[in-house]
Amino acid sequence: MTDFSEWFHNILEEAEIIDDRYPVKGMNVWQPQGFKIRKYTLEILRNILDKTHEEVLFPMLIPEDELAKEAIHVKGFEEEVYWITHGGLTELNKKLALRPTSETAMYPMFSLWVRSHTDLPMRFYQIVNTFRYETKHTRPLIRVREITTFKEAHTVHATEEECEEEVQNAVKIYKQFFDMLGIPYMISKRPQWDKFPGAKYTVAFDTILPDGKALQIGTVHNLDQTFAKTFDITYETEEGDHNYVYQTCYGISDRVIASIIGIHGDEKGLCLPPAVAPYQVVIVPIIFKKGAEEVLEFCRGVEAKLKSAGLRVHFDDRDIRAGKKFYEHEMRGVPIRMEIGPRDIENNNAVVFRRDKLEKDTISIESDDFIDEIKSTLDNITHDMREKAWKSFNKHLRDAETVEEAAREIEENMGIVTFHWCGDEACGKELEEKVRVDILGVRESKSETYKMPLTEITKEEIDSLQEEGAAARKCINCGKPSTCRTMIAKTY
Ligand code: PR8
Repeated sequence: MTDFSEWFHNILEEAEIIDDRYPVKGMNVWQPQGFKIRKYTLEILRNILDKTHEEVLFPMLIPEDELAKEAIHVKGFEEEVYWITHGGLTELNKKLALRPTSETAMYPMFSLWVRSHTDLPMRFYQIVNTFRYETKHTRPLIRVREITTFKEAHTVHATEEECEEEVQNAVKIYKQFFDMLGIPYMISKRPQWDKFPGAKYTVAFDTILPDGKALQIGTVHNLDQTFAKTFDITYETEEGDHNYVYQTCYGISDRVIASIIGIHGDEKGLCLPPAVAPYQVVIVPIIFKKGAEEVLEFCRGVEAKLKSAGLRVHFDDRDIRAGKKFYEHEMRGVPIRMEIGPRDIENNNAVVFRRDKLEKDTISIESDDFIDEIKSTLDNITHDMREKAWKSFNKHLRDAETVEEAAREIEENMGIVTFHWCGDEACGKELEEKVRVDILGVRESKSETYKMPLTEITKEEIDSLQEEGAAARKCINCGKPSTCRTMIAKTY
């Protein structure tokens, strides 16, 4: 696809995912097709989370004084908060914020709920809409002012170690989730100046969309005891002491749906992973004047068998040209199309078309074994789509030895460029600035920024780098020894 932005916008409209004509900027309407993809995506996440977390639902409004309690947190969000000032004609004594996220809604309640060490750990999540008055260019699903698919998890722990473990646990959860959707990712620790307001540190998942721009698709924050101290969340230890708890929170948003659409789609439109496709199989009868009823009847039988095996199947018996149906279902990304005509019935066959590979095959439907064959084809599609997406992602990852090289790579090839950095904040900011302004000659625009999420080097990596020689371990900006490998990318 030549212009991803245009493609993305068009497909949202043509496949009836989102209608962005709603008259409030950054707030869009989920249409039935989009809503189903969203529903199945959330089902995957719920299935994973329900094993260890409990789902809750907090109010959408947060009193001004609660939101303001955690100073660093509120500072980070102050420019993005929508306020309710009136109830009818009456001005409210206390303004109410539309939640930009729910820490300050939940944690005063956690303070009431947490009593003893036996209550811990606590793990909750909710899937809600949150509101952020984004000043940057808004885009459906990617940067919205009403985030409608905000899954936020909040956990409470007795010790620092357990809290650290939970960060790793959350990373595992998101890996599993993104793997099931075939979304490739890079996991990194954000620099201190780019962490969640109030967090000790932030770990983020980034993917790359087909235009080479990075998109943050999930974040895990270690909140340490910051919020516990602000909201007085304490527990009684076995010895009878009162300690502050440790907390984490982690979230994903509509961007996951944007990634499913953007990463797997192609010139023909959507290409949906079977797990989230509204229809996993569509059956298209190939009808001629003679024997039409027999074909329809036969297809109904195939439909019933696949449905009873738990698959989401649609029998498209509309009285329109088969070619038109093919076009529509390809555009909507249905993973498998079965075509059945009189000759197929005669031979006990069906044509199976794979949306991901755009390839046709003939299968036997003589016995019910074909049901398993369709199921395993769906599994193969999931697998192959994931592989293809990772291949393309890896092509977008490159190393750089100098700042100029890093900037040039981004300018010419986009994607994520990795290199060594000393870890110093002033040096990091200077580097970002050099890439952004000095080299590319680009001033921060409303639609694009350059981010520098950091990836900490693991022990094994440091060992292998020592073999590479000293040059490989120097900060590409200041030349001091490098403790981190970092990355820079043009981001959404
Ligand atoms: C938290 N608190 O809030 P986070 N449009 C679409 N997606 C967005 C937008 C937007 N305007 N803004 C952020 N996201 C924590 C964790 C509870 C849960 C995405 O964290 O502020 C971000 O890319 O990092 C991120 O993946 C997710 O929402 C969580 O937001």
